[in-house]
Amino acid sequence: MNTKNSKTFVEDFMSYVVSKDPGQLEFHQAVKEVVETLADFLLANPRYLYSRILERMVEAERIIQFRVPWADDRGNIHINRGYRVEMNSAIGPYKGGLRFHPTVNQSILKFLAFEQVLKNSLTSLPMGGGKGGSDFDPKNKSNNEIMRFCQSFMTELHRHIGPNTDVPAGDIGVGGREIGFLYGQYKRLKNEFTGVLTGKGVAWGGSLLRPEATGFGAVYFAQHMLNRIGENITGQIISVSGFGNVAWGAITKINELGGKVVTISGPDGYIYDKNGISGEKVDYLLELRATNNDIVEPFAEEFDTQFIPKKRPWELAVDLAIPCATENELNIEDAKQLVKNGCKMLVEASNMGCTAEAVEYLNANIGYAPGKAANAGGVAVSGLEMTQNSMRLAWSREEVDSKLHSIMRNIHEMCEKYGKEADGSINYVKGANIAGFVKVANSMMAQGLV
Ligand code: 2IT
Repeated sequence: MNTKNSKTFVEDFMSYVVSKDPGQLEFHQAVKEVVETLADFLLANPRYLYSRILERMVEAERIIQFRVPWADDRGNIHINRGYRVEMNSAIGPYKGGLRFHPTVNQSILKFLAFEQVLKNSLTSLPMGGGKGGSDFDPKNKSNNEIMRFCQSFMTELHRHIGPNTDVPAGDIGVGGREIGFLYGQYKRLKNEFTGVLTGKGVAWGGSLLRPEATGFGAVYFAQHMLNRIGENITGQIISVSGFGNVAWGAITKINELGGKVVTISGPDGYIYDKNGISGEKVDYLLELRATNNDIVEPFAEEFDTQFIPKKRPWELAVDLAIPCATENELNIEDAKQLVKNGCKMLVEASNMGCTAEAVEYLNANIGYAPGKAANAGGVAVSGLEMTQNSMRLAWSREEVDSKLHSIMRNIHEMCEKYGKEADGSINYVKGANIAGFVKVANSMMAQGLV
């Protein structure tokens, strides 16, 4: 096996993965990116090949799929599909978010769970990887409908999770409100008050700074990348996509550090605000999200700024781009346009925010950080929430922030260690993939044929 060159190795491995689940394009995309950057490393360390670690890692330890029946406010009955992909528990309980969005299917959740395994490994905290959710569409649903859906979802999920088994959290469509409804139902069914979910309210076991953590962490990571080239966030013009929790956290931290965010976006188009999105405009993002309409146009009316319908913010000239919305939200044309306009760095806060072609182009031309490294701050603070729950105490905001800081610094250092190229530049994709992989792979080998 180690006589093969890396290109053949990637082709053979991918045809194996594709033949097992032919339709799962997002999953193939996530695996391919990892295998491409791992190939040389694996060929140089054949013990991983003999142990078939990669073949094991692309096979979920367990996938649960279930029926979620619920009734809307008029009494009409709906049936959604619920899932939990328990991908890898080599270094800790399965950990990862729940996504409620009509696009949710096994391919999406397997790609997210696969990324989560490596991301969680990078945080240095004891968390395995998982992901779950439903094809339920929260858009325009009432509060009571959301609650009934969450209760029905947890009525099945509760038997598969637990504070030492699998600890879900939020993702797209699942925020503090949904975690509350899910937690309430879990507690009724189990009669246990435990840290079974993260992203809880601070009054009932949640960690300070969890809502901000993904965005803050991504900006801390960007800061480390900028420091390497003798720059920092201050004075940078930045385009952000999305307008949810991750975008909100990133924008808040960018403002604190003296950068200027000129865009947000939604499925309806993007906002361009040349004066910068700060102050009450940032608070307004929370209101906009709470309306459940999933549009950004009202922002333009509220603050008399520009709304560009049906377009994405990547056509503008900026110093830095931070995608904060969803997978494949930035393609090769977007990437070329950004670079042509002088963008010097792209930091993914969304999971697999760039298409494979865009990643290749960006990685070859400007500083590029993949989501599994740059957005790990969210799950890292989830890990800190689990620690606080286990100790039955709560840390201060400063304590959590300083731990988040050092985790992001450490991830950056690991990317430097494993991703340094001959010319001295850092290949963050390679660095994150190898660093994340080694810890999980070694743990699996130590635990026998698991
Ligand atoms: O993609 C992610 O890392 C998350 N949605 C957060 C997962 C978590 O368990 O906090």
